Amino acid sequence: MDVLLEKAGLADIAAKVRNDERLSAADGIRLYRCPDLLLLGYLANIVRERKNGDRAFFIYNQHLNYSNICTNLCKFCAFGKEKGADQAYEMSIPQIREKIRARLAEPISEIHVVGGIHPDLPYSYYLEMLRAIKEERPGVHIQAFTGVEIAHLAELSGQNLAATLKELRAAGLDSIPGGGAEVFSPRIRQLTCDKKLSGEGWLEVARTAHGLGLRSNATMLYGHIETVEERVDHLLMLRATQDQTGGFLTFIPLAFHPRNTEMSQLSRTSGVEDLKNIAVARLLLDNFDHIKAYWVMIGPKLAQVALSFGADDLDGTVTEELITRMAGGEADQAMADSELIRLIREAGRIPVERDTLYEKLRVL
Ligand code: V47
Repeated sequence: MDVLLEKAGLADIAAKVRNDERLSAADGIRLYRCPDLLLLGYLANIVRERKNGDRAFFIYNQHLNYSNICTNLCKFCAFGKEKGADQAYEMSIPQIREKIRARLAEPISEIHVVGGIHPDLPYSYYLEMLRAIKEERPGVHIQAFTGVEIAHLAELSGQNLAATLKELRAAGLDSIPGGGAEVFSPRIRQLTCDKKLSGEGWLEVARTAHGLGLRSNATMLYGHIETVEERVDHLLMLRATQDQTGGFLTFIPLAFHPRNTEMSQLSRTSGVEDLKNIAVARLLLDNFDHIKAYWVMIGPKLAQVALSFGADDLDGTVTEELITRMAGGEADQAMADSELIRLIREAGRIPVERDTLYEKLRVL
């Protein structure tokens, strides 16, 4: 292995990885440019096993996309629709209750709630939604509203971020999902999502939430027009924020799906790109405990392989996720926990059912 690392010009990075030393931006760029995927996987696996041993996590969860009506209309998104458009929808509170009730027989521990930036749903709707979910399924963990939605809710509430988050928490919010981060680069945001909250704004929501003891996730949408340098900057901004707060639970690289978007001329990401993004994230984000291979976006087969390339989590049973599906995602909409367990076992890892905060519920 050392000969191969030497030949690929990665001996110095390998030494840092083995000594648990922090990698630099230049190291990150070299890793992204390295054509030898197996070497990247070997290095990422060292960190993965140091942090999580042979464990691979999954969660029994339900996704709820309450509305796709959105004023941001990002170029990479096929989910968001203008109000009044053909496929636009919004769920009433009774409809949301029904969605939760329909699956009460299943041992769901997390409800993952994400929607568009709606032009006129009132602040009270969001509070009521949280309360209704908790009423229907007491004790469930609600992971709801991306940083972009939280900033919007703060505007609606007329309060600052901290006061809004406290109110949302009192209504049932338990943690915040990682969406809306996209790529922090102002160039990319200008070209792909110019109406969206800035990268700094997204990080501010995360910092404020963490300051209140609310945990959150982080993502990066890769495989469109971003450069390798912009990816590395994004990862290092997350790492710097995590140094300050320690509040991020996990990082999820999101593979761009072009179909039905304004960027549909671009190709889908390749398997090599998907694994590379997982491996480089595992290597650069030394202060993140977990890296998630989200099977809905990269497919169950590659997510399974990713468990040897730095990932330690497959996300969950999911059901009815529309953001990937509307952009051409072909993975099934749900996966049985038995199937997640089989995928993990066949990858040579120990399946662990977790809750949102990575507490172990079942070691299998
Ligand atoms: O913010 C939008 C992305 C995100 C596309 O926190 C797209 O555990 C690919 O963040 N192709 C929402 N991606 C989903 C998300 C997420 C998913 C699963 C788990 C967690 C978590 C978070 O999806 C958006 C955006 O970055 N997205 N359109 C697309 N065409």
